[in-house]
Amino acid sequence: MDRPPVSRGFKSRRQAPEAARLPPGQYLTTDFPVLSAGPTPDIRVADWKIALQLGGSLLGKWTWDEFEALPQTTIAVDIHCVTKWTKLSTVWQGVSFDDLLKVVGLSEPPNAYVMAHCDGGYTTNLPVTDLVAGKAMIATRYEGLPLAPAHGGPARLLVPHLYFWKSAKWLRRLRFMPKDEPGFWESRGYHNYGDPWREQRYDGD
Ligand SMILES: Nc1nc2c(c(=O)[nH]1)N[C@H]1C(S)=C(S)[C@@H](COP(=O)(O)O)O[C@H]1N2
Ligand SMILES: [Mo]
Repeated sequence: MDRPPVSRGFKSRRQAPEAARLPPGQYLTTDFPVLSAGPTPDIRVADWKIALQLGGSLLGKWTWDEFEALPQTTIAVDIHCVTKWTKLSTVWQGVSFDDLLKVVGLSEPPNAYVMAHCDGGYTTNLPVTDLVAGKAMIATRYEGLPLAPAHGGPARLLVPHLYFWKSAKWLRRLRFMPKDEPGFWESRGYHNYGDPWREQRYDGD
């Protein structure tokens, strides 16, 4: 990253003050907690593949080397976990959802919803409008280094404007679907959408 170094006590003029970047009910953390519903899978990139599906049919499939050769995007974003920690200015690199659509030749998404499927069976559902226009990526690097297994390596979904449970770790498959369906946490009492700024933590919030 070629961001200029920022010395302690110096307030950047480009960004809102930290307090204004904290959604309601959240606190700031500088470490990076790990939250997983199950064990961290041991994934070798040699065996890894990722797929984009429309219902039962395959729109695209990539090996690790093929995926690494796709256009790369780097973003710095704040992330918000429903367990109330917020981490500011995290830097991620990967393939944007927009670029993924482009490389399979889609000028617009074929369905209104997407289910993310992961190693281990975790799923999470998203409206496609929350994935396009630079809002989401499949991240393979964090702070310039390969994504650690505990944080979803080799590749995770990153949808930073929603609570972090929507950012599916160990991503294997994105499946377009015509009708919304709840994922793992969404069918266990968590909010279907999960906007941290509207504090949509649980079903009914
Ligand atoms: N596959 C998978 N993805 C997942 C989870 C999980 O249990 N399995 N947990 C989610 C939750 S609840 C959160 S808060 C974030 C945590 O990401 P981190 O461990 O990198 O902080 O991952 C999300 N993605
Ligand atoms: Mo979470």
